[in-house]
Amino acid sequence: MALDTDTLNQLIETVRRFVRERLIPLEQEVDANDKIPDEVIEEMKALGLFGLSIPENYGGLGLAMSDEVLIGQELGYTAPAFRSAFGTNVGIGSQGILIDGTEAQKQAYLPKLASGEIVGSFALTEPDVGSDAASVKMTAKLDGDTYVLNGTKRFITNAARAGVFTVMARTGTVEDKAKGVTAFLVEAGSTGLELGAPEKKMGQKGAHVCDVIFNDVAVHKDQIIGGIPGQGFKTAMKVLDRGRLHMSSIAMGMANRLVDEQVSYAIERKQFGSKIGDFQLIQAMIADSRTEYLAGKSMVEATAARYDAGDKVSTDASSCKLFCTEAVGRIADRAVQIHGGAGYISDYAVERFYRDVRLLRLYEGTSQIQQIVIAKNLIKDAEAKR
Ligand code: COS
Repeated sequence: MALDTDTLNQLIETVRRFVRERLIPLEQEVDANDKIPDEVIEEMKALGLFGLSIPENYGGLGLAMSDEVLIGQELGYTAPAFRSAFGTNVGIGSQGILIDGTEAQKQAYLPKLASGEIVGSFALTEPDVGSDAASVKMTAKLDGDTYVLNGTKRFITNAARAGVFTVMARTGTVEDKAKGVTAFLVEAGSTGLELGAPEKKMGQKGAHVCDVIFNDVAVHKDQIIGGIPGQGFKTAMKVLDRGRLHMSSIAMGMANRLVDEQVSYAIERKQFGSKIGDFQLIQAMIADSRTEYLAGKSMVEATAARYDAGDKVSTDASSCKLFCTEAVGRIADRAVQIHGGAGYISDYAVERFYRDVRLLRLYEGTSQIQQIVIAKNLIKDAEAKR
């Protein structure tokens, strides 16, 4: 259920003010210290940001997808590490439970995720398994009423802060591929669960990823999402469909910020006796950036509305992720170009954004995976109609 227009507009305004007045001034500090201040996390909880997408009956704000992509664009206007602090609770760390979980699982976890009392983390990627998600190697062997999990998950966002992990593990054989994958809810602190050291990343400082290592971690069979083994791959794909729309909206929020950075620098900076915004080669870069921003914003908002209407939007969610994340890469590149040598200096926000946007084309499915999803789905649909 979408929020009524007044409530939604109020929320957008509140988030916009929080981003511009509270978060943007902290961007450089977060980049330098690789940490979001604890008091900011508390303010995010108070604003309800951890529960944006969780229904009101489980303590969240209950945003529909079309509301969420509007808020996502506001959040994208600042360093993406801020969003990451609660982003897994809004997306990949809660949606498996929400979409496919049993009522008991929803009751047990969603209220805590919505309030930010616990952080949810999504554990699909492994050292040898990234794009080929159906080849998950982590094993889950049934022993009485419990499954025993062994293996390593890699690049897991928010793992060090997580209270509950959605873990994709193999209950079937290797030959079963996708049908042999099951999604488990594993609580932090389980015996045998260990964390690796935080990875040193190119950008998005303040957001952390690390390995999660499972050594004979016993998980009761009631912790299978939805209670049925072998459904984990489909759960993961449904979670990622939604995640890809969310991520597209973040990309377009960043694009909006970068266009503003381009324009304000083009007004301030003088060369050859006038502001550089007077030069047509600079104008071309600004115009192309604004056009791509508008195109991406339009497609993500239109696709989100269709998601809410119950249409199957996997193909178009991938198109949004592909276009929006590639576009913001080009826009960030132009922003650096417009800034000239200053764009390579870390005092300027565009230098940081240039590093930060690079990840968007990699996580929640690379651009190449989006291309594969789009083409495969179109061909499959066309063949089915023959
Ligand atoms: N929603 C629901 N079901 C889906 C689905 C979706 N979006 N996508 C696929 N499925 C179903 C298929 O319908 C199929 O079901 P049936 O066996 O009942 O027909 C099953 O899942 C297997 O699908 P498919 O054969 O397409 O699987 P593939 O192994 O070919 O993998 C890709 C497809 C490449 C698309 C998938 O592995 C993928 O998205 N990889 C990227 C993973 C990723 O994003 N990793 C980033 C890290 S996670 S933050």
